[in-house]
Amino acid sequence: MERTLVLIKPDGVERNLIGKIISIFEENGLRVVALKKTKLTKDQAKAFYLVHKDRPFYEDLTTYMSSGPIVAMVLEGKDAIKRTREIMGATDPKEAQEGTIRKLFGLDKEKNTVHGSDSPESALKEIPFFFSEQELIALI
Ligand code: IDP
Ligand code: MG
Repeated sequence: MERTLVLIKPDGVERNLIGKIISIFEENGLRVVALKKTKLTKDQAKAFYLVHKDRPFYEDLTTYMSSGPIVAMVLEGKDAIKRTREIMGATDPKEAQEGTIRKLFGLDKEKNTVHGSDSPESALKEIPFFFSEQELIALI
């Protein structure tokens, strides 16, 4: 069993897609361990995406990610990190495979509707960014 952090980005929440997106993960055998709706400040968004601080899209991305409410969740399942990334599809919705969340709902390379941790190391940092130990204990 493995855990990963997933975010429904502001464009997904704004378009009322929370339920549809969670359903897709559940139908693929992943289980919601923890869940919250929240809104990042610009500084929080910058901290969350710190690995991208030198990329040209960092400023726009962090403004966008703090522009409206998001939903954060911890998903659990076998190979949850890899499977979540497959279910989400490629970063650019234009390049994402048919049936993936980004292909179905993504607007552009930035407003691509969902985030998922890209490695066990990332998941280990990203889960505590949103959830306390208390929120993660014995929930399933
Ligand atoms: P990922 O979300 O598929 O792991 P990353 O390369 O880690 O993609 O980029 C993080 C986020 O930054 C993307 O999900 C997307 O919102 C945004 N992003 C990535 N590349 C670009 C770009 O070239 N232009 C605008 N936004 C981008
Ligand atoms: Mg990434």
